[in-house]
This record gives sequence, structure tokens and C-alpha cells, in this order.
Amino acid sequence: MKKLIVALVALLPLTSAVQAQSLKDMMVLLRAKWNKPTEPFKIIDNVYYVGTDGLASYLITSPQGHILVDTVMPESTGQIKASIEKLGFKISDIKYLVNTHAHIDHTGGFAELKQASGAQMVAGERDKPLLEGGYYPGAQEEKALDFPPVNVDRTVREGDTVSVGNVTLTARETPGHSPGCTSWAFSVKDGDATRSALIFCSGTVALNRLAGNPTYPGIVDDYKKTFARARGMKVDILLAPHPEMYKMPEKRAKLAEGGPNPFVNPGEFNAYAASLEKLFEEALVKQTAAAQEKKG
Ligand code: 4NZ
Ligand code: ZN
Repeated sequence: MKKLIVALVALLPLTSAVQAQSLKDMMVLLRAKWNKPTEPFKIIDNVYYVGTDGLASYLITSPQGHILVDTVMPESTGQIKASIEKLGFKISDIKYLVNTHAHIDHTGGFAELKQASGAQMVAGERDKPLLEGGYYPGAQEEKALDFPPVNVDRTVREGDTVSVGNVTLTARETPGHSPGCTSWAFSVKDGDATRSALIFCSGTVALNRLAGNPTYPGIVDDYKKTFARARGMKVDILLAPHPEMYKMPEKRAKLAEGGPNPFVNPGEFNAYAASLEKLFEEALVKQTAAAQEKKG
């Protein structure tokens, strides 16, 4: 429990984090940040931001139907629905609900949206038990991290695709943050150019235990595989489940000024992945030392 609070503090702005005394306090602060509303907007081409101010959800549209990638906290599902409708799209035209990873902050609305749309649920094979159980790996007793379970209709592995009309998303396995953590690659039009976009699953350590009693067996090797794979990936447009991971607020403001689309930023993904790898290595050293000390 203590470890969880320490990990959560790292996710909050410093000023609010120092005031938090317990997991309950921490969740209250995180929820305030994550449930704050924001206006939906077009990122580029047929890709729309329909999340909250603190958590991302993406609608990728086609005349034959749409794909929704990730939801947000369970209590903010209504915001996603309202944002989709505000943009002029119909919930009933969503054909696939796609997940990056099975954590409450990205899965909270799947059960409700599946019911509302009749869409098929798609996720990384190794996250299927988490989505269908509605719990955080290795923390089944931590009810604060539970979310409404959802049946997974289709599981994917490396290179599998999800298509609607002229839209095709390709699954890239990037495990570690969760066992089935899946990043989604696709192409978009940027004027006359074609750009490669990636909704990166995540590579933060966050609440995960790497040493002692790891969150799941093989977690360390999985993170290492993901960072190695990231080095070889070429990405023009980085998107992610947490908007601050790709400086969404700054880019949104710049987009409104006109000029070249600020979401097109080749090299940003590789630099970001390298910074995550460094943070992972530091956390691994720290957690390994703490686990050794505990053993005596
Ligand atoms: S995450 C919570 N997705 O790892 C859940 O950044 C999931 C994360 C962070 C915090 N939580 O509920 O406190
Ligand atoms: Zn997560």
C-alpha cells in the first residue's frame, strides 16, 4: 500500500502531491485531473481527440464506420460519448473498441460503450484476462484499481490488423507497462504527404513492481524488448493514452494558430522512448536494492 502511494505521487503535479496522505487522497487528486472535461478536436486527417483534459481517447473515422482507441475513467464515459456526438459522429457507427492497455484509466468505459455501440472489443492477447476480470495485474486486492469488466471479442499479437473501410491499424507488441500492452500504427494524410502515426501504449513504470514480487512474471524482459523495438520504429506522429506524454496541450494550442500541423514531429517518439528507458533502468536499480534490503 505504501509503495502504491509513492508511485502515485510521481504521477501528480508536485503542489498537489505533497498534500496527499493516503491512497484515497491520491485517487481523489488523480480523478480531478483525469475527469476534467475538454473540447474534442481534429488532430489530423480522420483522427479525433475525444478524451478528457487528462486522459486520451481517439476516434479514427471512415465512411464505413469508426474505431475508438481507449476510453477514460469509468465515471467519464459520458464525456467521450458527448464529444463523439459533438463532432457529428454516431456512437452506433463505432465498429471496433481498441485498447492500448488494461488499466482503469484507459478501460473504464469499454463495457458501457460496447453496450451502446454493439462494437467488437479488441485487445492484446495477454491483456484479455485483465479486461475480462476488471482488475490490475498483481493487485487483485486493490479495489480502487478495479474497472467494469468487458468481454474481449478479438485478441491481437504483433502485426495483426484491425480494419474498417480504408482505415487499418497494425498492432505492435510493446509489453511491460501491462503484459498485453499494444501500440497501434497507422497512416494518415497530411496535405499531399502520408505520415506514420503511432498510438504508443506506454512505457512508464508507474504502479508496476519490477523486483521482489513483480507485477507479473517476465515484466523486466518485456520492458527491455519494448525499448529495443522502439529504437527501430519510425514514427512521424506520436499519440499516447496520457496527453502530456506527447505535449498534447501545447500542440493543440499551436494547431489553432494554423501553419504546419504540430502533431507531425518525426524523432519525438524515439527521444521519448529513450527517456522512458532511462527512467525504467533507474527504477529497476532502486526497486532491486529495496527488494534485497527487505530480504536481509
Ligand atoms: S497508469 C492509476 N495507466 O499506469 C492507474 O498511468 C493507472 C495508472 C496510474 C494510476 N491509478 O488508478 O491510480
Ligand atoms: Zn497504465
